[in-house]
Amino acid sequence: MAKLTRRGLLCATAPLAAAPLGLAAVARGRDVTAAPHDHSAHRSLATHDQRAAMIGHAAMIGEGAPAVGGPNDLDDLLYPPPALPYRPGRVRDYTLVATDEEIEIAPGVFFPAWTYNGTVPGPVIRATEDDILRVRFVNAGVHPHTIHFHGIHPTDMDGVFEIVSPGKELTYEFPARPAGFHLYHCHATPLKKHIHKGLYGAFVIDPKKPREPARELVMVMNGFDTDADGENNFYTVNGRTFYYARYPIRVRQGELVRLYLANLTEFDLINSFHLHADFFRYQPTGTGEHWEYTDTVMQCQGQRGVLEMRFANTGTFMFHAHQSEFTELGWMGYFQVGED
Ligand SMILES: [Cu+2]
Repeated sequence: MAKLTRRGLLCATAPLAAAPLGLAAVARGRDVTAAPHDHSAHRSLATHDQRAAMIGHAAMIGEGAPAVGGPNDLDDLLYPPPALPYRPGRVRDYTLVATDEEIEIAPGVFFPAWTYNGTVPGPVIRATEDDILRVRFVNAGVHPHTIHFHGIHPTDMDGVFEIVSPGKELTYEFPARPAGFHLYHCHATPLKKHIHKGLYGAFVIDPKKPREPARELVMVMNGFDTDADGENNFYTVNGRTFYYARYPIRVRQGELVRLYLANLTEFDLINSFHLHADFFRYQPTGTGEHWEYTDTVMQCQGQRGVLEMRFANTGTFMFHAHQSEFTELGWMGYFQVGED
């Protein structure tokens, strides 16, 4: 019994470019993995024409994009809660519940996830610098978990030693700092597994001096190893393949768009974001005075940053990982830029 490798999957999906449900049938894996391993079959699928067909695959838009769900399903992950002006002593309360869920990441492709609040990534947590962040964590899963926040906090709030057993809970409480764009994730061992299974999310700390008003978006880049071979079979932002190709993100020409981008992809060392037909400025970790002006940025696991852009032109503009393989396996979308 041999597993379908990521490379094999790429080859196998090529002829299915025009048939998204076919992709699902292959990617689901169980039937495929039960078949005798046949290297010649993999090779024969990787013809030049079939590789070329995948390029068309990457350019699909709207109904043709194999994405799960309706147009507003991911709104809570894409659009963060609003920034609040600094007010001394304010408490920001959140509740995160760890659950075990089968989530559908591509049409017909289910992943046995461990989640915070039922989604991968988990909810966007937001506070203003020096707010008291109070996160009640309930473990309703069957494995021990924690929440480890990036940022500055006391040792017993670090989510490393205070393991929360199934059925138990723990409240994390500390002042939110420093201002920037951070993340949170489970830190139980084996760490690689607890992160890859889906226990992570975005964590925005707004500076006391507010940022300029903008249309704000959050994207968490991730991958899913659906056949448990230690390699990702699908890549997404916010948890569903090709979702923003199916439902392009609407923005206005010239308005300030601020994108909080984080990389929680396990197994692959690097992920990246490339914007077509325009440039953005990029602030690593969402803090400090250093901004880079570019159209492509890469992030290692756990890295994150803030992108700011104003589209010069109206139209439909692709964004995607600049690792082409990630693009073809789900990490691709569009901005739909209108005049109003
Ligand atoms: Cu965990």
